[in-house]
Amino acid sequence: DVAKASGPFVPTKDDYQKVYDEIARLLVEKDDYDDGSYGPVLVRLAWHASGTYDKETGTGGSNGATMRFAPESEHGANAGLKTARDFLEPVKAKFPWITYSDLWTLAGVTAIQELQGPAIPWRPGRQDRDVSACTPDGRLPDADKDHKHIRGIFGRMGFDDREIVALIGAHSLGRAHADRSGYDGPWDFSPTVFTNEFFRLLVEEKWAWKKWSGPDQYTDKTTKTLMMLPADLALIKDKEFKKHVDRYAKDSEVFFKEFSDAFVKLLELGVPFTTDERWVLKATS
Ligand code: CCH
Repeated sequence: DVAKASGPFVPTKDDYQKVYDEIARLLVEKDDYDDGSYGPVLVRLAWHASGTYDKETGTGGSNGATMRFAPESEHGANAGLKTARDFLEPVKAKFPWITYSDLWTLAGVTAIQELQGPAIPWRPGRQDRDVSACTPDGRLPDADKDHKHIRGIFGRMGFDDREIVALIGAHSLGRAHADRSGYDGPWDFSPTVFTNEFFRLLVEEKWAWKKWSGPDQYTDKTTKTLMMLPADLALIKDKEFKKHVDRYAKDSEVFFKEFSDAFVKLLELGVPFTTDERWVLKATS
């Protein structure tokens, strides 16, 4: 069948597994960064690419990868994410058939699975769009705001309280950087391992205002080495949010399951998929 042999390349699950494996390999190879992994910043890239979604207008979301372009790349919330986009350039060069929008979301999935988090079923189908699809500034949450702001921002994407709390549990990974957001420090003692520690510490530690010249953030009274954002503390100040914090602090399995479901939904907001089938790509260990 000559036509088929010379037709356009249609990648299979195996081809996407190869992309996954290459990202996983680079995560191990390039361990001289932050706490030893680019994984957390890749998760943040996938989230900021997707979290611009507006359910009313159907604009934003991971379809398009418009953060490649200014003005979106210059939005304050996206400071530091060039690091993640640059990390993925060699992967895009090696597998030029994958769209940036599929690559960025797949990288978030890879990072969570490789950092010992839950399996995240994923499917391809996103198309890159041009600069005209850039979203306006202000669609991502502000760290200095309260429960009303968080509920409003995530509600615009279509998430309920349970999903909002689960998603923010990704703060078990990584850290804040003074030269990016102005905030500084990790949320827990194992920033390169996906756990429910963020929730356990939120409820079990005592959090006090950090005394410093930077933006208002909390520090743990015991070691003074951890941090929480005002928006993180909103999760225990609001009764409805706190219910879920308590559940996740107690039960890591429940958190893993509900995080996975919410993260799948996040990465798919606004994407006109042509297939219902999702794959769990194989983790390397
Ligand atoms: Fe986040 N996040 N995030 N976050 N975030 C920051 C870092 C990470 C907020 C603010 C910040 C989610 C929700 C929220 C990650 C994943 C998710 C930083 C520090 C701020 C500020 C940035 C810096 O300085 O580098 C706020 C506010 C909210 C909601 O109200 C959600 C949802 C997710 C994913 C599902 C990850 C991972 C990081 C660490 C990045 C790194 O570079 O280590």
